[in-house]
Amino acid sequence: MSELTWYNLAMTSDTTPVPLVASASNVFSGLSAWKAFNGTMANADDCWLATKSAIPYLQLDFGKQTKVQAFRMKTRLNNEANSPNAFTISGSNDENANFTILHSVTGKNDWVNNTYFNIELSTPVNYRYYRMHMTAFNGTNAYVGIGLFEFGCYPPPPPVNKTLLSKDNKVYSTNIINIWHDTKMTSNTTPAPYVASASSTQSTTYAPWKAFDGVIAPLDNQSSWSATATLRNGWLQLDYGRKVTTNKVEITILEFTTSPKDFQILGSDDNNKWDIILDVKNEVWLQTGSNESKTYNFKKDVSYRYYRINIDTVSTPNKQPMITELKFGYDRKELMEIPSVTVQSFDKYGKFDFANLDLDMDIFTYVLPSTIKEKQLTKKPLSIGFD
Ligand SMILES: [Ca+2]
Repeated sequence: MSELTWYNLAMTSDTTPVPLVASASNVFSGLSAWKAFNGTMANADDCWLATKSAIPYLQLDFGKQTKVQAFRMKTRLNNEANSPNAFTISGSNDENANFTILHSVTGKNDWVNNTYFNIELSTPVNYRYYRMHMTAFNGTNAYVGIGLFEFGCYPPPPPVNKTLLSKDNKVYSTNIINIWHDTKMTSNTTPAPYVASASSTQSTTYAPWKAFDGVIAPLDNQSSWSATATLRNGWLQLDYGRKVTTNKVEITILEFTTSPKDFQILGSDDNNKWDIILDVKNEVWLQTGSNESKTYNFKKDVSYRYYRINIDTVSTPNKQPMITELKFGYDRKELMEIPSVTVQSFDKYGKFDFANLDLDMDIFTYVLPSTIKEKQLTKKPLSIGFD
């Protein structure tokens, strides 16, 4: 049996993070509902607190149906006088209606400070809204408080059915990767460790990081790097802060006039000695519209810390270079021949689902027999499940 896993809610307001929503029947002086779902009890006021007279409840909306089999809670830190004596936990899929009582507690007068009270259901339930409704209280204090209210479930066991591919008495698997190294920058040095820079910059509006912010915006919306307006060439570069393996680049231009016509893509490990990865002459961009993108595949995989586009000329002679977005990526479409069909080869190279089988594979590899051992199967099936 797997371990109970507790949802890490880490709320920072009644509606953060989305889609969670914390709410309550009533709240005393800013000690809001979310403070019972934030995962901390830093002090006595890190809790939800409410007047007892209102028959209070505390509620979490997960934003979608969520499997739960266990609950645990702590009362207000150092204030057992604020604890409930009787309460129910209920679930619903309709806000403020049709709550089903999942568990009832009565005569609970033995709360231990800063210690969880645990409740486990015999079977999991699946509701969007969970509510703790208090009906009787310990002590004579006017308020009831909950420091933490948490939800747990048992994770599903991992799936065990895997598939390999078979053709002409040979067995295969695939390794398909298609990623872009997105940077989503918000300044020339944010987020660390990325650093964007350029040979020149027209103004801070057209700073180098605007080409690495993931935003593609048309003319005048200012999400592009621009060299100084009087210049006709220049370079733009990104320091990833570590080596990044790439074999493709996507260039998004602002519009035709400032688009790169003759340019190179360069890579460096020391920001000093540069290797030419790609050399493009007389590129032709659309003369109308904004934000055309082109993807260029490199001849081979490369790995550098610094990448640069060096623009020698732009598409019209009286303009400076501009780039709206520059991003590097990595593609791999590998077909692997598996030398033997064993439990281990299914476990290591089998997949739950083979997607993209219509792709043209551009790498073929042969898995060495020494990497797969034990438990040879007597038949060579196309697909097999095992435990
Ligand atoms: Ca941009």
